[in-house]
Amino acid sequence: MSALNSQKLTAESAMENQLRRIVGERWVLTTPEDLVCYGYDATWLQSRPAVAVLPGSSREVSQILQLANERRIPVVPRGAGTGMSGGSIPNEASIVLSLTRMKGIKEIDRVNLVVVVEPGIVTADLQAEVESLGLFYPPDPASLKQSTIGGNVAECAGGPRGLKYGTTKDYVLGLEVVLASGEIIRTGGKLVKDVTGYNLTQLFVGSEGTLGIITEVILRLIPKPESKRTAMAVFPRLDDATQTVANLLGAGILPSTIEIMDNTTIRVVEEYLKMGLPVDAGAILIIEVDGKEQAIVPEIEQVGEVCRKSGASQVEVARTAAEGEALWKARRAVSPALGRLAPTKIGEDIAVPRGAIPEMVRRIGEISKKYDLTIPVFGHAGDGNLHPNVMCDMRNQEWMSRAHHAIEEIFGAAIELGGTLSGEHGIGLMKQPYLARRLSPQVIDLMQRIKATFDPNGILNPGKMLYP
Ligand code: 2HG
Ligand code: ZN
Repeated sequence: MSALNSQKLTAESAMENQLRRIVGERWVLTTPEDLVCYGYDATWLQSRPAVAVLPGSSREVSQILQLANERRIPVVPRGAGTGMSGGSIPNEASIVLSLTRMKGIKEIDRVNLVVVVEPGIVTADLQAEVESLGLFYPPDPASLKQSTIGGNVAECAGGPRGLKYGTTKDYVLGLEVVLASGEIIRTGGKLVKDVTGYNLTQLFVGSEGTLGIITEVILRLIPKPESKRTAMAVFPRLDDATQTVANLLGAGILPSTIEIMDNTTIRVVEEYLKMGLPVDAGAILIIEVDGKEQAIVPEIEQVGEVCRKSGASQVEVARTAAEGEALWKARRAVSPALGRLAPTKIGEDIAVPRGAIPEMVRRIGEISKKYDLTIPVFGHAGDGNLHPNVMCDMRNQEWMSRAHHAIEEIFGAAIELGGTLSGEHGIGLMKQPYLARRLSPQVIDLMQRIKATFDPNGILNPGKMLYP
C-alpha cells in the first residue's frame, strides 16, 4: 500500500470514529452492502458514499456538520431516496446524512392549524395522522407512501392536488435548519403572516440540501374537505383531452386534480395492473373535486358535461371510495410501470403556463417522432406540470444520444412557451446542464453567491443544482 493510500485510510477511519462518538456505533454504516442502500434515488443514477450516518437529533446533525466543515468533507442529506433529479446521489468522498430516524410528530396544534414535525416522517403517515383529527395536509407527491417531509421540503414536492391546493412551499411556515458551520437557526413560526426580514423559510424550500439541513418543519394545515368525487374521462383524441383543461377552468370549476395519462401510459399501466383501463383511448383525464357534499355533486356533473362537450366519449364517476382509490392507484403506478417499456427511463418534469398545455403536448409528440423515441406523457395537466418520460437504454450510446437531443428540445419548447425545466422534481444532477437555458447568467451568479454565503466551504450537497 502506498504511503498516500494508507494516510487516506487512517483519515477515513478517524472520521468514522468521530462520527461514531457523535451518533453511536450502530448509526454509522461503512460496509459495501449498507452503503449501496444510500447511493441511489428514483433516477437511474447510482453511486456509493464513503460513509452513511443516521443522526437522532438536531444536536447530532450540528456536530456532524461541524466535523465535516472543519475537514471539508461533502455532506449529502437524504430522506427515503425517492427524488427524481439525482439530488441525493452522493459522490465517493461524501458522508450521506440520512434523516430517517428523525421521524417524530412533535406537535399537532389544532388552534393554530399547524403541525410540527421532524424531517424523516413519511408524507402519508403525517397525512393519516392529521386526517384522523379532521385536518388536511394537501401536497401529495406520487411517492407519498415512501417519501419524507424533509425531502419534500428540500425539493418542493408537488403532486396532483397542486392544482387546487398548491405545493409544499405553500404549507411551510417555519423551519429549524442546521447550517454548514453547525449553527442551528430557526426561521418563520406558527404564523400565517410574517414579513420580518428576508423570507429565509422559502429560500430553504426547494434548495435541494445545498444551503442547510432541515431538522424541523412547521407545516400549515387546513380543514379536511368533507367529501370528494373522482371521475375518469376517456378521450379518443389526445388533443381534446389537453384542451379540456382550459375548458374546465374556463367554466369556473376548480377541481382538486386534473391528471392526464396518454395512450402509452394507459396501456403500460393496464398491462401492469390489469384493471380494465380503456387501452384504445388517446388519453384519459382523472378529475377529482372535493368540498361539501352538496357542492361537489353538481360540480362533478358539470365536470362530466364539460368533458363530453370537449370530446370525451365516456365519463365514469367512481361510485365508491374504493373505486376512486383504484383510479389513483393506476395513476401512481405510472412511474414503476414505465420500466416495462425500456431499461432506462428519463422522467422529465417541465411546467408551462396552463394555456400552453395542448401545444406542449403536440410538440412532445413531434420530438418523439423526430428522434424515433417512445416518450409517454402524463402528469398534472391542471397545473401545467407534465412528465414526458424519454424511454431509452443507458447501455446503448446511440439511443442515449437521441434521448439527450430529445430532452434538449423538450426543454427548449417548454421555455419557448413560457415554461420551466422543473415543476416539482428539482434540478439535482439531471437538469443541471440545462440551467442556463432557463436562468440568466446574472441570476445564476447571484444564486452562487447565496450558496457561498451559506456554505463557504462548499460541503453541502456539492455539485447539485448550481454549477460547482
Ligand atoms: C408523478 O407525478 C411523479 O407520478 C413521477 O412526479 C413522474 O416518473 C415520473 O416521471
Ligand atoms: Zn408528478
